[in-house]
Amino acid sequence: DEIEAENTLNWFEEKNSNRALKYFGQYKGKNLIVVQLEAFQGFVLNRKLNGVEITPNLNKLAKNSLVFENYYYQTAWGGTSDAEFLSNVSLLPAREGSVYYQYAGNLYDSLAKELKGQGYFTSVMHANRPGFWNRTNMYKALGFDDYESEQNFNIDEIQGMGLSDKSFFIQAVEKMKGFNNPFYSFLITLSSHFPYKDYQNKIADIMDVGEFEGDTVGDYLKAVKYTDVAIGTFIEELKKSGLWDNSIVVFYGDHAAIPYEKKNKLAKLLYGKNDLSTFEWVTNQKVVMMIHFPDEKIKGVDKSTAGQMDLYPTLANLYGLEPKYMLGRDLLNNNEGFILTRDGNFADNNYVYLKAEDKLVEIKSGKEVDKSKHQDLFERYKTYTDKSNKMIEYDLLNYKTDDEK
Ligand code: GP9
Repeated sequence: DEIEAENTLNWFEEKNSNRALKYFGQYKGKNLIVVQLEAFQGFVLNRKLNGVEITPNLNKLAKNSLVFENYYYQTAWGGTSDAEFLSNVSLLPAREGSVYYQYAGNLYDSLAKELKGQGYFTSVMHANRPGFWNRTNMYKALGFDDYESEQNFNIDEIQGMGLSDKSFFIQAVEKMKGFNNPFYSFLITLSSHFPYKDYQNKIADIMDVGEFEGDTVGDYLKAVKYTDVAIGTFIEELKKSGLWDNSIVVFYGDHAAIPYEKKNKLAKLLYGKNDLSTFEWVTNQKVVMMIHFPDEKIKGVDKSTAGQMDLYPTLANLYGLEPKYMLGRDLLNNNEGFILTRDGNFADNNYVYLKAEDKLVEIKSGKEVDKSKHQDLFERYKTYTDKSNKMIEYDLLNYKTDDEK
């Protein structure tokens, strides 16, 4: 009803009103390039296997970037599309199905729309069929001026599910060179998609995965290594074009890579043992995340608990935007980490709730704590879920706009 709608809108407005001013608008006018990496789980960064780095290019970039070590993915049934949504809108994915299919008709506040308000040209690129995840409709709803699907790329090299990341990145930079500045360019990679099979046998020897050869984990590491090489090319091309020095560049992973059934092999890779506890499993559901600033003035490692809903608020502040309906936090102005997922887990900087075991665990020690002493966390989880659901399911921004007419 009307009161519920007002309450929800007010809750968001209140939440997003107390903006601290650190870095506010500091990068206004700079281009923004956001790269969403298919299945880039956090543990690949700075990891070596048999002495060989899996992601040397990202590792090198990380040294001069702001890196979030505890950045959780919050995706649900909408997989890749949920990550796009969380990062560009800062609301949770749908409780069933996918926002991209079910709520493409909603009115959204989004990063692209807000930047457009500042005169940015906004573009999204992903070299797959435009119908996949209902992207054609949803990218319009998110306010992108331009959508470059596989139909706009020369499919000259295949790796994994479609156009190779290497060719994708090279062609993407060519396209960006022609864009009016400033621009926001959102790129979604494809090559490192499950099941990480190398049908063309091009990356079979890209690295020696030893005991993981022939297993999903081994195939995955090779796929990641391949994409990391492509990222190296991408960065070089951006530097050559002059765009690198004039853009904030973000790299983050979209969702899980290793399915639960393969957790024994993952345990081997991560801890050299044969199984993972629920606590270890849940606290590894993180993705790579780093922001590179053109002046390299902001860098280092942030260990607070963060997640994909936090990207939009963070970028909004840097670009001097003041959106009011975001669920996440500005990572540079608020260090009270809090994330939640659709499977019922949540975490702040100190505790993680494991839904499967109905246990609240202290992250530092891995020990269970008394839930009754932390009811505020459970309340927060309930409130966040409820407010996000209402925004989407009742299309509240549309309601608000109608109301104002
Ligand atoms: C498809 C790609 C994969 O275009 O984005 O989506 P996913 O299956 O990972 O959700």
